[in-house]
Amino acid sequence: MLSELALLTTLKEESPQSFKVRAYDNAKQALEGDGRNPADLSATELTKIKGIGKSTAAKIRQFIDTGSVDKLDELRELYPPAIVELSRIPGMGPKTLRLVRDELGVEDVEGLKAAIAEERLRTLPGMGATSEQKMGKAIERLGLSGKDRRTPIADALPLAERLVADLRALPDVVDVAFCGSLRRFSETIGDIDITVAAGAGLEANGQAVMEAVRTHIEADDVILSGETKTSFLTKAGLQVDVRVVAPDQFGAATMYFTGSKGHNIALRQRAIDQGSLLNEYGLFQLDDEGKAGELLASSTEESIYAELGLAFVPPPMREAAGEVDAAADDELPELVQVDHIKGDLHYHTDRSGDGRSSLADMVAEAAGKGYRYLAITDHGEDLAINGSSAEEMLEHREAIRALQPEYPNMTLLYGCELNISAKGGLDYDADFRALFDYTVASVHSSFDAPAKDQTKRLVAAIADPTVNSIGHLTGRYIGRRPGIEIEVDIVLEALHHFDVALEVNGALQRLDAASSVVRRAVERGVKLVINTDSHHTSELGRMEYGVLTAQRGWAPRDLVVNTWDHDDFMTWANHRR
Ligand code: DGT
Ligand code: CA
Ligand code: CA
Ligand code: ZN
Repeated sequence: MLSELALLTTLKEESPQSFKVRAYDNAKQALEGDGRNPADLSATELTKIKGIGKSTAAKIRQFIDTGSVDKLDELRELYPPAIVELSRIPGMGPKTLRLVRDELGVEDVEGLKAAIAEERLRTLPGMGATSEQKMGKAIERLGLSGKDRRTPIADALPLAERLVADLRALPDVVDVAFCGSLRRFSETIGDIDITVAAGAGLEANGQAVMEAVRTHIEADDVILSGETKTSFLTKAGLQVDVRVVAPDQFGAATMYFTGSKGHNIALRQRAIDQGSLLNEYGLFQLDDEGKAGELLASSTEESIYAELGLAFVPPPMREAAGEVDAAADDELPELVQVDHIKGDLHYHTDRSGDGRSSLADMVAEAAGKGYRYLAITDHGEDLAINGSSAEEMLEHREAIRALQPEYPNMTLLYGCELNISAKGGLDYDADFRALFDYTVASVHSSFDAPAKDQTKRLVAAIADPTVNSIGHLTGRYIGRRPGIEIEVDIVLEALHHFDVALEVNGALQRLDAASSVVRRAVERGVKLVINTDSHHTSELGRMEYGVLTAQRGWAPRDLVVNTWDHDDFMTWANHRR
């Protein structure tokens, strides 16, 4: 709610620095920092939190009490979802957005594409042929268009999780799962699919659950409503398909609606080859007339895979990319799992300008996860505003060393997130960098250079002996910023050659390196590291998202360096130093 207020107010005030926008941003950070559940706090108590003003406190209370905020509704009228989508295109600042609406009558991405095709965008003040072409390219790369409009997973997952929790709480509901591309952990989502297993009460009347869903989500319209399936459109324009099934068909239904379509087709073909039939109700023996006969399995996915003679295929791998053959030959990789992770190796404190929890709190939180090692990697000096000078870093090292005795079971590494400059240079000098116990090097600037230059830049950083890993490979924000273009195979070859690990960053907006790149890295034997890039104690749970992304890339446990035992990991981390 507060992020949306901040975003829409930025559009209205035409400045992210406006007083109101900062008030919302500060309130959001203050609430996170406070840690208490805002629903338990009165408006007066909210106002007492440093960083929350009276008018923002009133809005938070109104949102908790009524589920909506007048100011937000008003802004949503002015900036409907299609306009917000336009505002996400790189180069489309609030001022340009106002101009394209007022001067060109553009109200959505399709309209903007038409204006670009007709070379009308370049006629606006401050625009030209180059910026027009650049924006056209950005739209193409973001895939923000027409019927293949997709929602970034960072927007869809929280909504789906809320919905699943709400549905679970209903009487007669036995089980609930989200399925589809979201369960497979695709980075963008066409629509949300939810399967509900309901007891006799609801099974008799699927309508009841549908009514309940409708009152529980921010639904605008019911597009389609049947006995057992209802489709909603949320206010943000995202479709949600909810299906109700009997509990003994829950496995077959979740399997079918998880897909992918290609995976389902391969499974069905396998069933046919075995003289059986697989559909959303179960796996059946085919009778003499070719019809569904005796039920072989339906209540769990595990039982259906087993009955088909297949090893269980984890949802992130169900993309028709060789997994059914591998499952038949019992050759699925031993995939990395969340509980294999023994340390986080990209981790900030409030030493970084954008870090929001103290060193002591961040370390305590990691210890709570049972980690054996932890690299504190605050930003290097070259990052504007957020970076630390050499002197500040040395003080930080003392603070880290001073904390170590309190954590006999977890090795604290004095680390750094180094910035890779446009030419491939790194922060500080080589001697100073050699003092770090561990580093992650990342791109935070010059996103527009051609692929050749970006590749050279990354290879230069990888070749540097003070670099242990490359963070968020392309710097993308899914659906919002495309990230740098690179020659992937050359970069992977360099990582392999210099034995530098490729990060899978678990921040939902990033999920970078992408699973397709992870798969290629795995094939080459490039080492991986899965990190949260936490800037606050509330962000450690992102490890799961990194792991799911790695699983989509078929990453086996033993290639992921932060699953290794303490001594093996430390030997590797030190081998270039
Ligand atoms: P999305 O929504 O575009 O991100 O991708 P999905 O995979 O969630 O696709 P969706 O929502 O159209 O359908 C959900 C699942 O239902 C899909 O993954 C597999 C299954 N499914 C849908 N249509 C078909 C079909 O025509 N044949 C088969 N075998 N399965 C289907
Ligand atoms: Ca879907
Ligand atoms: Ca669907
Ligand atoms: Zn970072």
